[in-house]
Amino acid sequence: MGEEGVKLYGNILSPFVLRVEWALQLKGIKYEYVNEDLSNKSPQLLQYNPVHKMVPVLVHNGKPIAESAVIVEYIDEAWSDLYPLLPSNPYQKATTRFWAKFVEEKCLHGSFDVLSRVGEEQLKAVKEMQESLKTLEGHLEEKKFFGGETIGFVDIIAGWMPSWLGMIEEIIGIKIINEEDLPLISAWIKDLLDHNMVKETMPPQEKVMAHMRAIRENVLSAMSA
Ligand SMILES: N[C@@H](CCC(=O)N[C@@H](CS)C(=O)NCC(=O)O)C(=O)O
Repeated sequence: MGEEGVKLYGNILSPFVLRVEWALQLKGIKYEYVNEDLSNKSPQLLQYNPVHKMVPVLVHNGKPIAESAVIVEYIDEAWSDLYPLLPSNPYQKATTRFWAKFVEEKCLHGSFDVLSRVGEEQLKAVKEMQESLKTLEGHLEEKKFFGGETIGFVDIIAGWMPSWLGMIEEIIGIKIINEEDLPLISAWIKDLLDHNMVKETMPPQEKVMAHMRAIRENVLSAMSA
């Protein structure tokens, strides 16, 4: 399939948008990036994603696709001849989707709990997060990436972790990932952060950090209101 008319509506601070950028970059697909001001969304974004009104949205030959994991799967199928992101074997593909869903439901939501809670509740959320990471580590086995020797679908879905978790640790002042307890996840984080494509696409960390601090402050002030 051609690359004609590939447009990504995104925002530099969004870990969901980063997933789509990684999929496009790994496949070497050229695209136009449209940066959305999320406090003043463009009519195009509202038209392309009327249900959630969120980024990312990928527009391919005029047709919009929303939801980051759905978009990454679409990219993999539409450009199936380039750098495969999901395995072609049905069982392996189902297993890959299972772990991607685990990352979304347990690790991503768990990290939000860690960021937005305080005291005992926060310590409980940290413990649950560590347990989820330990379970995820079991799936990493001895591989470099979840995709094997190369970055695959689960790595893309979990791609927010290496830098976002480190920032959450700094904001709350609690270590979540200890190398002794999570040696494989720790090595995966290093390998991912060492990957050229990852380095080139990483958003400015100080801006992401300020954004995450603001999320925490908003949640905490809403709780105390
Ligand atoms: N489940 C969505 C989540 C996307 C999402 O949360 N996008 C945020 C930016 S990080 C957004 O557009 N927020 C705007 C809003 O909520 O109004 C996905 O995976 O694409």
